[in-house]
Amino acid sequence: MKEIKRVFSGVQPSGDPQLGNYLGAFKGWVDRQSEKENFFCVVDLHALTVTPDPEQLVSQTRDLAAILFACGLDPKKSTLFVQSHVPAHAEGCWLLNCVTPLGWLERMTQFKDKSEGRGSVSTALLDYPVLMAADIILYDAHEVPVGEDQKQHVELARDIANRFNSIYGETFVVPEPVIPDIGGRVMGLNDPMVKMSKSYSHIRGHAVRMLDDPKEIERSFMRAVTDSGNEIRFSEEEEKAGVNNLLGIYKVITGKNEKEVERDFESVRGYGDLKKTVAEVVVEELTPIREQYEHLMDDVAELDRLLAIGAEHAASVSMPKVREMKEKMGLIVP
Ligand code: AQP
Repeated sequence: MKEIKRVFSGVQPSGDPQLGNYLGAFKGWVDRQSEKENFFCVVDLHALTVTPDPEQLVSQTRDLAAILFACGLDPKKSTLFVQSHVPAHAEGCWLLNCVTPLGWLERMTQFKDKSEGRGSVSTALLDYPVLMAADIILYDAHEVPVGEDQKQHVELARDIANRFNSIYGETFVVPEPVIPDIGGRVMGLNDPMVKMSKSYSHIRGHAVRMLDDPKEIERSFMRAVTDSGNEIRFSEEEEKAGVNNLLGIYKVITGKNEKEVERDFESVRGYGDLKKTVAEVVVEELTPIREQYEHLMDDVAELDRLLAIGAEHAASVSMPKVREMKEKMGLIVP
């Protein structure tokens, strides 16, 4: 019998989910959920690493869960849960901390980026990738679908799994990152050299937020930075990064190949029409998600009930794994 692959991925409730989260992660999770056994997690403990406002964290956690269901995650096919509802994650992280060299964490580019310019950062920000490794390997996940920006962290999770296995014997499946060919890196509309990010979504013109109304989405695209030319084509040149980003967004949403996309814009003169067309396909894609989100938020008790079912199933897989780790590491397990 063919082994069913297990998938794990997570997202932080650290701000308003943006188009990059959707195209680089959520869309693929939903499109492929029938093929594998899936665990998806709202990683609220990760969001704590930058000390968010407590009330805001509560609402962002529920919002994000509702958005994920609204995108089409089906509780019959995918387990969606909140990380802090399953204690195995924090406990597993501590156990993995004990086998992870500090130098591995200091090399992580996201830590360098996020700590830059801050007077003081939490220990948790440095330790973030170990918690992420626990998230993944406690489920023996084979695949971790993520955007390009998270590849280094998944590679670290592989290193940590290998290290634990070599010290204490075969315990974890070593996971693989799965990065979408395109959509893996959606760039900021105000600066196409910087990836679109939730934490910059308050900067005017940077991100398209998934819950923005159609007018706002159109305004964001019309302000998008392009170049002084008028050629609408895919390109790796730095100067064309803005146009390339717009075409990439259009390509993932329409499911067309590069030639077909360029053909769609053959007779278009000027970037204004390009921006307008890209805005239209994005509005068409996000509107049903926003409407479904609003519907789900009308019944928060039902949303919490679905998340409790998800947490129960997740715990039934990850708690025995933590127990196995403890036994192998020499802890007395009552
Ligand atoms: N711009 C992006 N393009 C493609 N994929 C992206 N992802 C994030 N931004 C882009 C993917 O979204 C998933 C969830 O991300 P996350 O919330 O766990 O953390 P992140 O990668 O740090 O995302 P953000 O939006 O940039 O959040 P903040 O600002 O809080 O750090 C991941 O699979 C990620 O690759």
